[in-house]
Amino acid sequence: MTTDFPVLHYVGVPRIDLNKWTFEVSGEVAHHLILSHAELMALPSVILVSDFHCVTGWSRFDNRWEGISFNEITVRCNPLESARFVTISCDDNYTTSLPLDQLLDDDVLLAYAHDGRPLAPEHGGPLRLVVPKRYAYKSAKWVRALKFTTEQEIGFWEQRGYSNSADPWKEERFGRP
Ligand SMILES: Nc1nc2c(c(=O)[nH]1)N[C@H]1C(S)=C(S)[C@@H](COP(=O)(O)O)O[C@H]1N2
Ligand SMILES: [Mo]
Repeated sequence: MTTDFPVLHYVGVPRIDLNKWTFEVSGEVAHHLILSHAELMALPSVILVSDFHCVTGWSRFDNRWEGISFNEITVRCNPLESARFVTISCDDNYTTSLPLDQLLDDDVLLAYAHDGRPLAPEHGGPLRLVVPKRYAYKSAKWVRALKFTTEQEIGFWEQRGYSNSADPWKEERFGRP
């Protein structure tokens, strides 16, 4: 376990101008959304405490995440029957994807604060996904867009050999060809 919070990403921390920043929801949805930072911050918020497990072996326990429940987004975009997966795209061109039913779990959120402070840029500020029941490569930092899809698009690390299902309790670290 670890009490400090390791920083892990494959390129540098992107420089983000909040005045130009938007959050977009597209694909298999009834309502395509484009929200400014202010509009996103005005949505109802939740605080959820969860553990964080990196596939390389470290975990950080009892993170107090504050942000927008994933459910809150689906209430607004209204996914179509055909929506089964969601691709998450980030400012560093990182992507990952998850089945929609896993994102609807009540511990999943788009977080903008961690342990009582605004989420630091190196940890994904202004907005990151948090999926406690999956390895942390599913918890995308610097999230800019969600795309609801019928077929699953394979993400950055998943294309490079990490498990697509990413369940830490089953120790699903690596994908099978
Ligand atoms: N956009 C983006 N999100 C990302 C990554 C990345 O490289 N880019 N790395 C992932 C990996 S492998 C881990 S372990 C966690 C690390 O989060 P942290 O740096 O806040 O500890 O972020 C995940 N989210
Ligand atoms: Mo990771």
